[in-house]
Amino acid sequence: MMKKFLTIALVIALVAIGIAACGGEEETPTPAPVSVEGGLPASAMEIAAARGLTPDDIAAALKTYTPSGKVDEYLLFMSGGHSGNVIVAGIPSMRILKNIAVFTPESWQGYGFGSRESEQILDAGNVNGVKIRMGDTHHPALSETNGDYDGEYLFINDKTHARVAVVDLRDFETKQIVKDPLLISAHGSTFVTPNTEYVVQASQYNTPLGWEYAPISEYKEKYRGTITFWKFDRAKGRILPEESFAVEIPPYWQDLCDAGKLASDGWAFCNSFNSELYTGGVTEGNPPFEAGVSQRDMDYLHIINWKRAEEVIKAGKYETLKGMKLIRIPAAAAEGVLYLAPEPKSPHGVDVSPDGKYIVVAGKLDPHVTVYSIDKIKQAIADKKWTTDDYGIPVLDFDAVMHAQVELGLGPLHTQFDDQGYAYTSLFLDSAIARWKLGGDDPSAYALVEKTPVQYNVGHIAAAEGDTVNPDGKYLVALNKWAVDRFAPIGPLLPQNIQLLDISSGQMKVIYDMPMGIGEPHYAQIIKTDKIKAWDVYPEVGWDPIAQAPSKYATKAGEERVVRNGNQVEIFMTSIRSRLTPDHIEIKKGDHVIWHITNIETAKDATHGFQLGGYNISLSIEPGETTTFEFDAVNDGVFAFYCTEFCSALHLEMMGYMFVQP
Ligand code: CUK
Ligand code: CUA
Repeated sequence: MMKKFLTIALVIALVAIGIAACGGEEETPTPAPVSVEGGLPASAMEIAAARGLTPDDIAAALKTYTPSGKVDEYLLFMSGGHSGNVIVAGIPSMRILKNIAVFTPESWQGYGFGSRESEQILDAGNVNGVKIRMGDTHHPALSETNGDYDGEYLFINDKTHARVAVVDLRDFETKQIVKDPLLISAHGSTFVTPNTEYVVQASQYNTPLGWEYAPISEYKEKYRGTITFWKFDRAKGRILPEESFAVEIPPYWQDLCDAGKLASDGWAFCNSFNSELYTGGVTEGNPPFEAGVSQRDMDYLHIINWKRAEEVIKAGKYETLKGMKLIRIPAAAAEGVLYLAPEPKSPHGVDVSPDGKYIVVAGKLDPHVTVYSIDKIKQAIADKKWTTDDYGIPVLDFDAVMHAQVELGLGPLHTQFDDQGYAYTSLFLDSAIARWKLGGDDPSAYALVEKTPVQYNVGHIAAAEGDTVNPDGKYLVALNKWAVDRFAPIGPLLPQNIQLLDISSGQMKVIYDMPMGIGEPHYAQIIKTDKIKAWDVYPEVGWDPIAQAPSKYATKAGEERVVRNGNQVEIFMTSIRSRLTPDHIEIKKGDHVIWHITNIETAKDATHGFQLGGYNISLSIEPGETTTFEFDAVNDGVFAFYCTEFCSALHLEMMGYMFVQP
């Protein structure tokens, strides 16, 4: 079947080339068609034989090879783990396109190396006066309209510091970092509500709220978590902390969340895994955390009615703690904001089906996925079918809300969906992807269909548009934690192995291995490339990418100048192929220097970099951008600065001197 398909495809392709060649002004002889009878051309078969490629390898190559100049059908946005960034790659080629700097300074993009704009963004993420310059990104979330990715913004969390960043997909740059004032760290983030009203974030390793002190012996009374709803203003492209709110929750370790959609719009769901309230203390003779938090057979799915929470906030039934509106547990329980439902057993990952009707919780220590029904949850709430936990929160009756369970294998973690009614769940311990049937209303129709091995220890998976109301199927990416023996030796620190699977039909197949040597991606989302409307160059020369508006420091050609005011020196510089103007900067030791550079280019890709030795300055100035950096001239001497992008044949001439007189 495949051979026949290839034969036909090659014939069509060769005929097309022939026709195109004939369409020109000159009469070009049609190339003689390569014989493809019975398979690939002889030359291709020779290459395959010489390289030891199997028919499956050849099919994988044909499915992923992307000819020079061709653009990928999808874009993959991956978190970069504790590298603190976001990685963008194309699908199916898996070519890396960008490593977006978010929480960690990155010198290629001039992020956190002097540019005032990026330093201000990073400083907003400082914690209690401590300068923070790293993070642990886990869950990217593309902005959504009606539950579908709209390609406008990307959100990403930092687990270490309970921070959320906003990336504007017009220029793929980080615009904002917000720090949660109540939590020191948070894992279950970021997840957006269907129209990006809110960016959802849940705590994990709970502590006293507001970064206060309390001994671990007071864990049950004083330690708390929150589920935070960061309000997003799409027009401004910013999270509005003053319009955000948090719901206080018990110190169970919350894990992952997902926002409801369609049938479950207005709700959010977060799993958890330490209903034991275990507090560790191995050196005091207690079992380690790994044993202590896994004693009970059931933990709690947190079910939050965020539309109800909005009403509770409007009615003023909240406290304000460190500037954050906080609905305390008693109010959340009494007002119908917060419910719990039992879930087996230390689960990991909760994912809402495309129609919003079903909520899938993966077992981790239980070989099943457990499927809850939003209709049954609503019914159980209406019927008050609940007991309460020690904090007075309604715990819905498990049998009343559980819809189906499917045994998949060992270590189920994360679930995605396709357009054929299948769900896909990663099996960490089995190192496999399970494909299973979402049975709709009929619990007996839920069933495992097949499993495909991946290497090794798969965490998250991402299917094409796979957590929207309208998944595409086609491709699935497995983000595997270990590479072990897959690649050439590079020392003891190995990459993760990101694998691309073809899920379009028949059996799922791995078609590409992509070692990720930049960080440890946890989660990813896959969006159709044509949904991204990124700018080629900034809309006007002299653009401030933070305000996304013309900059007041924009400098036109011929208006370059150096302005001295006491010991403050302000420089207005332009860059264009192949010069920086002015190229002599005369200052004195002790001066405070404010330096603006405008890239006055309008041509696509005509970026100029800028580095100044001895002062830790590295900038990337894209066409039209105006950027600013400032520093105190603490050392005298002669310093060279230059353009770091090889922008023209005279790029090496694109330099200048800064003279700092003693
Ligand atoms: S977690 Cu990493 S494999 Cu942070 Cu989403 Cu599940
Ligand atoms: Cu500009 Cu090199």
